[in-house]
Amino acid sequence: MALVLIRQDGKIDLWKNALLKANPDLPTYSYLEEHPKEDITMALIWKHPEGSLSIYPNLKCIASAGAGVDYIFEDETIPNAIPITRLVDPYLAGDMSEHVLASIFAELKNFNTYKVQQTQAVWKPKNYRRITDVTISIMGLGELGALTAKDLVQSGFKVQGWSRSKKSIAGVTTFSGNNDLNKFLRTSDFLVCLLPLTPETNGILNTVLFEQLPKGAYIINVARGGHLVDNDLLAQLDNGHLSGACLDVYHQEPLAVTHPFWKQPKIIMTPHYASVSDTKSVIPQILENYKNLQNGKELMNVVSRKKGY
Ligand code: NDP
Ligand code: OXD
Repeated sequence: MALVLIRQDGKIDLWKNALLKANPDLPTYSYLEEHPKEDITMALIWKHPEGSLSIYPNLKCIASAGAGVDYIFEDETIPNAIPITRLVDPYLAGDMSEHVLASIFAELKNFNTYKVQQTQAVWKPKNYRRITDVTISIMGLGELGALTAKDLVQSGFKVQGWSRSKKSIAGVTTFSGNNDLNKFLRTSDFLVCLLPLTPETNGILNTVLFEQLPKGAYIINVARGGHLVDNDLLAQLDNGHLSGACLDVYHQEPLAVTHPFWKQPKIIMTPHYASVSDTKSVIPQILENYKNLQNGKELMNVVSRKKGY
């Protein structure tokens, strides 16, 4: 049995060293080095090159080194019967919640407007809103969405959440399914997307949805670029129906320098860094799953191939 690391973001050595520090006996390889393909039983991957998993005849687990798995399902060459696992981690959820809260507070207190005014040396006070003035709506009440919702409730916000199945979270008004979507949207001052990207949620942030939000609503997309129809957002910002957006994720990453988002002052952009897997925190669950695989035990955090998340 052995583990192969596959990722293209320059972090292979970081992950390899962290794995070996936690278990010096673990046979661990970078996919870029010479390694025995038939020994590999677990692939720990992040945005792998398409087709790179099909060369391992004894692969038994595809482990995403992130919470999202949409990039795995995009690769049509991934072997069918092999379980896919993902990360569920308190820091990943906590960091996301902090990022969303920061985006909301920056907008409530007009930091985004003042940043633009600063570049023009403009002194122009603008009325701010209070926590009690706004309703925050979270699409997706999973590991990240549920914690974010709870933290927002604790900060005093009115909070709503929407998910596929009905949820019960103290202080949060919950909605579920497509029939509830309009009711959920029409009272949303801030709309936060924390859905997984699946065929059902692809392009969900579009004109039809935006038009169901109250005038002046603000969009925060921290899930995946594929959820958003870019031109629909730009049009709704131009016509003033939406007041602004804070985006962390994009169709293409890094975003092309020619993309119109860069020049739209109502958009705040961060480079897909809302919440990042912390090796120290997540490696124990990867090693535990490796051991589970070795002992024929059930794996943790297995993704549903049927649901796509
Ligand atoms: P989970 O799988 O725990 O939760 C997903 C939630 O979305 C669930 O509540 C689920 O409903 C709901 N959902 C899924 N499909 C639908 C649908 N069709 N209609 C309504 N609700 C739906 O995911 P996480 O919270 O762990 O992560 C969410 C996403 O965040 C990840 O997939 C990833 O894309 C993104 N992410 C972004 C990061 C960043 O740095 N920007 C970092 C980490 C993750 P139900 O509970 O009923 O199944
Ligand atoms: C993730 C991410 O899915 O970083 O973990 O986007």
